Amino acid sequence: VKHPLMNKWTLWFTKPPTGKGDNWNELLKEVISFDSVEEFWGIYNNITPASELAQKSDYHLFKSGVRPEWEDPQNKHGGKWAFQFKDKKAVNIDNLWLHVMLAAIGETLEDADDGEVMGVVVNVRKGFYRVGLWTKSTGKPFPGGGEGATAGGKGRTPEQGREVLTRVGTRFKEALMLKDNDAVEFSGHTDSAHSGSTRAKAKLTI
Ligand code: M7G
Repeated sequence: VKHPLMNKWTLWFTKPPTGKGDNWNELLKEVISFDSVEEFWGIYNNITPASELAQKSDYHLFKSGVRPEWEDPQNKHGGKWAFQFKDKKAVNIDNLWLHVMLAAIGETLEDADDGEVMGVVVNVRKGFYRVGLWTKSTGKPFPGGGEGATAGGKGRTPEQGREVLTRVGTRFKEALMLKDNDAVEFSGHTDSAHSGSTRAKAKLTI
């Protein structure tokens, strides 16, 4: 018996750069897609745990049809909630990443018609693990979207857009089992892509 998931999901892996000249495109690899609980466990039990990945590796678990990239049409007006675990030895990253993946595929990170969750990511870095949740919108109107149109494409006002993002961020924070005073931060992908910019960023924080 297979227990179907609401959505089909694709696991991606970013391998660490081997040397100079590697670009993002060559490092990002599609691993496998699944749409049942049983397939998820079969895959999970056979891949390297996040804690054993080399520095500069990432896992990305995204809805099938969405590439885990800013440039994807479904991400280009979006952003992410993220938290960095700076004490790598103190945190059970495998447990947290599993929890976050289960929340994503079990659809507990958003309400059925929110349409915000694109995927979840774990970044393995020298000084930290970062876990992120990518959303379709930023709560701000998108360029050319017309008055009142937010990037979710749901005709939300900016206030409603922020409300949905806040709900999703709050559930993500719960999935990560963080304390109240740990701050999960939201940033738009456009801001990430131009992080050298001096433009002021009004940050959402939970
Ligand atoms: P990161 O993994 O988000 O953060 O981005 P880090 O600085 O903690 O490692 C690292 C680098 O990977 C970026 O500066 C980009 O060069 C590249 N990169 C990451 N992402 C998510 C993308 C993406 O979506 N598109 C492109 N083109 N490059 C990306």
